[in-house]
Amino acid sequence: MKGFFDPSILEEVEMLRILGPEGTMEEELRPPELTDEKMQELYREMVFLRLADQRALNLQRQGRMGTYAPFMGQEAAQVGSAAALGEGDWMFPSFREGAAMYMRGVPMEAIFAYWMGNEAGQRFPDEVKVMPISIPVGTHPLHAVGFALAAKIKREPICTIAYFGDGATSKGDFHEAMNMAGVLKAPTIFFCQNNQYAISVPRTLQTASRSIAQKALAYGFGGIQVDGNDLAAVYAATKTARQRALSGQGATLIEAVTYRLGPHTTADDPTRYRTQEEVEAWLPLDPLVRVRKYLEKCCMWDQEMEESVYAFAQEKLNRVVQQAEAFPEPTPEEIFIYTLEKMPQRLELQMKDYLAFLKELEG
Ligand SMILES: Cc1ncc(C[n+]2csc(CCOP(=O)(O)OP(=O)(O)O)c2C)c(N)n1
Repeated sequence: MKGFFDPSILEEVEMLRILGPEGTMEEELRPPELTDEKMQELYREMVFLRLADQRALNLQRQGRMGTYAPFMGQEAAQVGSAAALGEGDWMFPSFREGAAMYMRGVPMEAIFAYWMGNEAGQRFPDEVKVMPISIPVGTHPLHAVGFALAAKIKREPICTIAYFGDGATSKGDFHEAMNMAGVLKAPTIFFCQNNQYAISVPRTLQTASRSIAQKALAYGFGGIQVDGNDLAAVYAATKTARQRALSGQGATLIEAVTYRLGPHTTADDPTRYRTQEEVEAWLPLDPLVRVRKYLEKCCMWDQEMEESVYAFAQEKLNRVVQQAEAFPEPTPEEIFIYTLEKMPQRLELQMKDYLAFLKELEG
């Protein structure tokens, strides 16, 4: 029928891959600034981050940390995208972006302190251009678009990047953000880590779209699906999206296809909804393994270096844990003090009332 739109025309989805699982690099697709030295530097960070993630899990099991959302398996997606940002760009993370936040300058001890239940962990140093963690799923892409539009009006040469999962793409606010970004050409990068699950809901039940990237089409801007376990592809796609944003071409949706190797959070048992065979099928695609293989081929890595990076990372993590545990305990009035820049009288009265109530409890 005339005008009928058949979604099967989008049936073929091409995925950008530059660094393959065996460590072979498609040189013609490789961004020139992603030198071997840069790959080596990013690999060191990835090792540190994998160990930091494992340390956080251990701390939770020891009762020294609250619920934690691990990112194991998603290091390339987070490190590659964060490394491609410019100095003035702003990051809007959800709750699984410890690696990206760290790459952007958030101290690991602040991230740990946050998961230990201390809100002070969200008060980042002033020069760090990262918004606080968004626990509500899918709300912060709207903030990223608003921020980007303000920067555009002020003619600041920056972009924003919002991180979210495949589950968030079913939220209304995600679509509102995409629509607004399309209409007003917001310099925003929508970075979806499609890690195949939203807690127990598999990607196949999340959307009938052939890919998440193709959703950008409906909003009038570009999208790309990349191998999210490929550091080079993620870096290249983010860099291009950033250039597009800064040159006035508006938003880009990046779908980084990856896999959450761990549980959704420490409160989750993934064996209830996925098989061990499935997890094992993803292990050869581990984002760390392929960078290491590549560096070994270039004679830029060996077992000795691996061991020294591991030892250095573990030492650093010992200090991180000490510092996180030494964060001062929050006081009850902080919830009132930090709600608004200036405390209105109404809130001040509530605070006084609450503190009096606590005193009464103490007897
Ligand atoms: C608005 C809202 N609804 C529900 C939840 C509970 N919840 C936390 S994480 C999650 C799934 C998120 O999945 P996805 O967006 O794919 O991100 P992932 O956890 O895989 O990184 C849900 C439903 C929440 N935090 N916020």
